[in-house]
Amino acid sequence: MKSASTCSLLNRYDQFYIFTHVRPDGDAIGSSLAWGRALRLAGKSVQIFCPGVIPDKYLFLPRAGEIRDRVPDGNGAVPAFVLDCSDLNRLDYMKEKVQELGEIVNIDHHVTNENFGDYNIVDTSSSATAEIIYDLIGECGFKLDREISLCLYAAISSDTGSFKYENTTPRTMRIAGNLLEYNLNPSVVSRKLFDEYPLSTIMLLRDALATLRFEEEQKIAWMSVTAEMIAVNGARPEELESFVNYVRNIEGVAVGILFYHTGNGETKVGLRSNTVDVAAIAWELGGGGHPRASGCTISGDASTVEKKVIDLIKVFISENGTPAVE
Ligand SMILES: [Mn+2]
Repeated sequence: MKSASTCSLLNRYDQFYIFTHVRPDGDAIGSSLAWGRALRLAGKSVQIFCPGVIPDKYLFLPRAGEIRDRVPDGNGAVPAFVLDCSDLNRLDYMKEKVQELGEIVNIDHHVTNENFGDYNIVDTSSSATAEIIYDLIGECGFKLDREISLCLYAAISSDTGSFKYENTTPRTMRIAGNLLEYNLNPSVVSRKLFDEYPLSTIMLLRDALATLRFEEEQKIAWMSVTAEMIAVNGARPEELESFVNYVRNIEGVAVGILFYHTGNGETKVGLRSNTVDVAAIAWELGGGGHPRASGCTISGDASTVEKKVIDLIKVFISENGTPAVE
């Protein structure tokens, strides 16, 4: 890591900006808040920026409500820490502002990171940017306190799916253990990040589950959500995010599908599997993604689109089989 030069940069300035990515997740928000708090405790003036809205579920983190969605004009040379961003396009409408500011410190853990900073602290073995921030706080001689620990713990918890994903390492658990020493309640963090939903989401899920259908001896399962169902329940399209997992996680299902008929002649198709390469399926439909999670957008009549996708998956499964779960 090149954190020594970053620590010396900290001595040269009194004011810093912290930026994180559009559609922020728990790591983006938690890492930014923790680093901001550490710098402030060291006597620095700090402002944190994110292009767009901070989702409600992260507002339990101290000072999450103070993250700003506009960068003021006339800044002069203020060094910018850019956290959890693989490239500057992740800063959306703030990208040009950041490039005008001054020196950029890029702190990230994505394998696709483009090393866009004047300083780059990129560690792809870290489960979360928060692990890197934890180290940096120690290396710069800054203090941890309960507020910082809560933000870092939530950030790591978020990026590891509550310590469930493959990126969870012994080091991740050691850091989490040290953070828990600050009298944190892991149950509250897990409930806020993973278990608690707005009522609108659950009512929409009820309607979505009522559409659950199967094909091919239950190897293919799907749900269909319309824009009208979202409106009736006072929900937003973002609330559909986890729905396709319910379909994918049914025992014996090889491919789970969520159709979201947007109402403007397009259907957004989410594909999930524990065994089948759904990226290959999405690619044939003009989309893309990861082998176990992919998607595409298809124009046309709702039932025609559904039949097209399901027929393609039937052919794919008959040609490639459905491997057993490892
Ligand atoms: Mn992250």
